[in-house]
Amino acid sequence: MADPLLALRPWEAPEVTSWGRLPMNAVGRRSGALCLDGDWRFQLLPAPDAPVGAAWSSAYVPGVWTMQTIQDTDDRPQYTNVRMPFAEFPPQSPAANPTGVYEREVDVPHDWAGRRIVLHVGAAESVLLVHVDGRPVGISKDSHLAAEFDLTGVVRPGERSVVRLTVVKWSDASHIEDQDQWWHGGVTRSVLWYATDPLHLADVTVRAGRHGDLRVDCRVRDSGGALPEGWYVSGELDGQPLTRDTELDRINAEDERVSGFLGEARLLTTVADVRTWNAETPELYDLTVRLHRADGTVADTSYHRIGFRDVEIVGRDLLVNGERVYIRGVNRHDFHPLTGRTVSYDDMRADLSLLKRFGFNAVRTAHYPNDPALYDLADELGLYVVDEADIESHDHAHEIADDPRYLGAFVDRVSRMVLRDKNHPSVIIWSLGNESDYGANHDAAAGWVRRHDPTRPLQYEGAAKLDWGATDDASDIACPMYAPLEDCVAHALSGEQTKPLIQCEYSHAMGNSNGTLADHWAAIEATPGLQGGFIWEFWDHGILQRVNDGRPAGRGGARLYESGVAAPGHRWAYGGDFGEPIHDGAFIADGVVFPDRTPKPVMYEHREIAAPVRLEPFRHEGLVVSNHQHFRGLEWLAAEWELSLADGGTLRAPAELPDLRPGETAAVPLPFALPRDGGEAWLTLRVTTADDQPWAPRGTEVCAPQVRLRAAPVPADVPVAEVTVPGRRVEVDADGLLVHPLLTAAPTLSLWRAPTDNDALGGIALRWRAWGLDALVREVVSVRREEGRVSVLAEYAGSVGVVRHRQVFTPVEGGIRVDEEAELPDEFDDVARVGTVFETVAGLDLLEWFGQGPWESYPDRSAGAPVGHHSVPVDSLFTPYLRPQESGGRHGVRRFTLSAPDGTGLAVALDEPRQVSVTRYRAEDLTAAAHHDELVPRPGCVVHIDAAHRGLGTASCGPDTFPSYLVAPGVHRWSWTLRTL
Ligand code: IPT
Repeated sequence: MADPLLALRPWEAPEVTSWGRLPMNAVGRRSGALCLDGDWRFQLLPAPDAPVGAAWSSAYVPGVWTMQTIQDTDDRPQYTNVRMPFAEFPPQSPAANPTGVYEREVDVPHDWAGRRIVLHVGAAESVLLVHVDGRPVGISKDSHLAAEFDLTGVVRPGERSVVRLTVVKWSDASHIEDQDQWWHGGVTRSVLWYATDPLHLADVTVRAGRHGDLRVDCRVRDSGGALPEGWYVSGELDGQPLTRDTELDRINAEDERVSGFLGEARLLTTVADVRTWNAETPELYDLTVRLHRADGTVADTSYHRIGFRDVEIVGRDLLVNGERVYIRGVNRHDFHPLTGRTVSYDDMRADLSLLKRFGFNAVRTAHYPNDPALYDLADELGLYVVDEADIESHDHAHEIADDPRYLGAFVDRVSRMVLRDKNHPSVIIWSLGNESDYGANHDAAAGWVRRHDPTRPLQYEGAAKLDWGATDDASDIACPMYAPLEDCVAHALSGEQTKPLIQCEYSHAMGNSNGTLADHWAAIEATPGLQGGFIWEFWDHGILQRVNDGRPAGRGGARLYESGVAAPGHRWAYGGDFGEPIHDGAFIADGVVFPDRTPKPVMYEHREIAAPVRLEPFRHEGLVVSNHQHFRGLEWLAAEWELSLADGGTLRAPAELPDLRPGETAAVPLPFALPRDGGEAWLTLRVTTADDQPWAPRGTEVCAPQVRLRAAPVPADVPVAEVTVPGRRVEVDADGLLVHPLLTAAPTLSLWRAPTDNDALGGIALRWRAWGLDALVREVVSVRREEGRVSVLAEYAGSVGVVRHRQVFTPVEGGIRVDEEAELPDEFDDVARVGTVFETVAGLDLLEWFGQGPWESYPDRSAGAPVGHHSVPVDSLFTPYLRPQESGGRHGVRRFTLSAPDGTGLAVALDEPRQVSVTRYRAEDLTAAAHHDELVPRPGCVVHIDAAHRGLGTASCGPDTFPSYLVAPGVHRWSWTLRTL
């Protein structure tokens, strides 16, 4: 007889969202659950209806087969963003449809006799069919939510059964799981099974408000059918008994509609002096709910860690516990470079701890419910969560949003997410999904949520897209993506705003990016109605790949990477690297952390923007310290003053943080008497955790606000002739190129950088190429010598314009002063940089500088790099963005030295703070490479000194940088002095 599960062809039936699956609930994990993870028998079929053969290999559960080296299977990860990886229209799937069959024996415990037995499959991608001992048990869809099946009566306690999980990769559901990520196939979360009493808790719903009011609603069922007489529930909160709502019991007893099959009971209490939950002080209470039989014995138990808090929208403000909190969020996928999709508790803890350390307070679970442990961790560590349903129909958005065949799937996915996660205090907003247009299917799902959980707002970008102020759609929040900042501000000032404006995605972190983040936050903090947003995104989804055979390194690949860099023979794979014919390249590498979770420089920028403590100069004699948090004082922080003197090193002194409530400020005296001389002076307050936090050990830096105490003296305009050292001369060759023992390539003009992802995808680099900026042809026009000084005029010809460039080399005490002038024609109205590039001999491996640092910074991403004395080995200056590109820049550099271990080397002093980079690569080296393993470091240093450097912006997906960060045509002048150490 044909298998009924296969006969249904559920992979092409969107109406079939499940069969035989138990309702989702929030009862939580039962004690005594048995884990079925490990190696399962496995075979990969070419299609779901292909016959299962006799030959098995094995696959690890949980895990996707696409990332495992399994005998005879070669179905690899594939990355596409918007477009589907196959041509079929919804609800069709391709005939070639890899289908994994997982099988294993299970021994049913003796003592499960008489109990209700449940199989729990954490998640499977994208259709799950379950058979036990050859009998069909159930079907489930939604690759990111668990499915449970009742096996009572299917298996026999004390005997052995065979569980088979058939996982079909492509289906009607793939069309609504078209998220911007790798496509995989497999069982991605743990499989377990457990037994309960037939009388069991079917669901527990917790409502705990900021005034200490707690209500716990329990649903009770008996798998035998009718509920036994006399059952009741009890509960405890931190050991204190809850009160049974006997009034509800009485009403239920009298209500004929309340059947003997579904029991309802409510527990209540009010906690005096409640410690409320918020992302800063995530106070949790232990809740235990017990279901009793009439004789008082316990039939079932449910444990929760709950938080008391309220979420509401008042006017155009989103309030948590009455406070208008800023949402400093990031979008997060369940991703791991070795497993692809499966994430461990430790991984998630590390993810969220890192976010906390860098000032984030919110996560959007893009674009599907994340692993359940993430929500426990967000509750515990303190992060607001926008919980997003597993719906993205990007490629066929318009067709699907109103397609009645998908109606059930929309409601199923949204409602099951809500049923699973409703008890988490961290979840403050539900999201209907991502990039799926807007249609009746969304409204149906929204209606369900609004009835079931009126305690949280709902958001959906697709609904808010057309009119941020609309009051009749499925979104309570105006949550655009990548909206230009000026549009957001204009909306907030328009008088038309009706909803809080919190961008669901902004500041696209692809490659060297996130320009103007500080400008965004300055506007957000200055504009009522703007409340924050979620950076796109947390991870670079680079998969660790062996270069020789192109396979994923897989679970065994741990320790094959460090500080963002893959070990030799390995690389971070992005789209196309597994030979996928259809792919979207490096667009998958757009996170604020590298695939190994090493923070990118933007993380430091974000940390400073989110600083809980701010510092401002106060008149001339003091400082103002302020508390920029929403809920707590500064007592959890310690601090130290640091004074950086341009000419006098760094002084430190202990700092006492004032006792400030949120929003308060205090004037404090200057901690140091400024030395009379010493040029520029910068005061930094280094703020660290005073004690161990669950997310960081004591002493972890939280922010380092800085103020300038004294500006650099304006340099006296000394006539060049006076600084000239008589009798010394500068040597240039016949082409007017400087000859210097420490330089292997003379200083020349540079107008170009290795295109960043923003430059490339934003079309900016295309213009540069069209203008010929990547291959300027230099021709010397004149070389004039005058008393040891040499003046060189050269022309740099592009394809549409010529730049005149003058260099004047003057011998000065200990070295050479270089005065430069470049005149850019009007055609070159937006170039990458105007500056000097030269190369040094090998061996100068340490860069020390006075300026912003120590991490990478650019003109529009420099708020997190304080001015000071910094020292970094040359090899560590470069940031290994997955696709090689301009990187390693330092903003606001006043002077630097490049030295060998014996102290020899060169020193450069700049006329004013400039953008400088020192790397092992020429711009063309970076441009030519697609991955880091293709780069060959040069032995010496490639040094750029830029009079002007273009901002980074976010044009790979979103707005470019602001006009003020562009490099204008016209005359640029800059001077520097090169000395030998
Ligand atoms: C937007 C998507 O929501 C997100 O998943 C990701 O693809 C991001 O862009 C870019 O990395 S959609 C885009 C077409 C605006």
